[in-house]
Amino acid sequence: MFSSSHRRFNPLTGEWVLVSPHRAKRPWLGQVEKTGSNSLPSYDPNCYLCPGNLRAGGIKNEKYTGTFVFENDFAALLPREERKIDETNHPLMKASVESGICRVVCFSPRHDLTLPQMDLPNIQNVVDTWTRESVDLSAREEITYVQVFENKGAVMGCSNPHPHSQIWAQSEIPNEPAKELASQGMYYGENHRRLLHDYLEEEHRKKDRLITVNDHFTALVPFWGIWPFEILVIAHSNAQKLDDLTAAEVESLADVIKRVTTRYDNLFETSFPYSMGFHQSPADGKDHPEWVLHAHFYPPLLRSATVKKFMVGYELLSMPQRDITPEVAAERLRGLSDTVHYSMAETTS
Ligand code: H2U
Ligand code: ZN
Repeated sequence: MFSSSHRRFNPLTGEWVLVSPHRAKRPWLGQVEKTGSNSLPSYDPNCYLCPGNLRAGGIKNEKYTGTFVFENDFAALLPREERKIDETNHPLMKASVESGICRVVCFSPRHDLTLPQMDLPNIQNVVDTWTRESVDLSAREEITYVQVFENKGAVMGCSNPHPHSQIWAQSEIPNEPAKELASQGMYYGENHRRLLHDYLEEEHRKKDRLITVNDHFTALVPFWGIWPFEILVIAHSNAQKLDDLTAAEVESLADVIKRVTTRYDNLFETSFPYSMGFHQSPADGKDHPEWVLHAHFYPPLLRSATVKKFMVGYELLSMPQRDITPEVAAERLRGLSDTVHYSMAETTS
């Protein structure tokens, strides 16, 4: 059924993706990405995220030993007091004030340790930090959404290899969570069940897109994924946000993050670039029984450490398109170790 061109529906966003499985073998003479150095120092005196170093603007980082959080020196959103906007009163030129707070979260003092290379207690510490920050930001009256995300790798626009993530908290619900809110809300209203849990049940029955399953989370290549090796991590419980997770669930989440990122690095034996982030329920003070906490991993690499998928002409003008199917991608990811990182395999062999 899936050997010729077809479209698939993303029930979370209400959008379609074009799948062209027959096209995966086309020759590639286009852009080849640089892989970058795989050996980084554990401390870099020129890194603005390393402990004790100076950031732009002249602020000095603490000599931190765990995670480290600071307000983004070039924040995309400004606090309420500072917001100013020119009035427009034409219906085709709508604008509205958007205020917020942007923070940077360093995973550890180590300049060279990415998530798959960190041990579980330290990854749990990162999850706990994301949770603490989300709680703090959600409690502010002006905030209705907290977006936790990581840009990893120069190819994803990440400006610094020191492992870190960002949190943008803002006064309006941004586009992607807004689409998911509408879809999950409509499904819950009609079925009295959660969209993502019904989907998860079907994926557990079929098994062909599952990647890693532990006690509290499932990682899978979504049926409607756009990026070649896209992964969706879904909470099994009714957790709506990070703060709803029990200690055991946080442990499971750290485990699933380590396993997913280990498989990713093992795929092309490179530090695998991606943008990932959590979709928590809105911080609008309401209960969201329709919402299931989940994380998206959007990696750009397609066939090697140096060839990425471009979202260009047709994708920009018409709709997202992919060549290798989610089922083939899942099979490839499943065939890799999720416990032994390739760099360790090299040193022990
Ligand atoms: P990336 O995750 O895309 O690399 O972004 C890092 C963030 O760090 C970026 O948003 C901020 C940038 O504004 N930053 C600081 O806050 N202080 C600095 O000294 C440099 C970068
Ligand atoms: Zn550093």
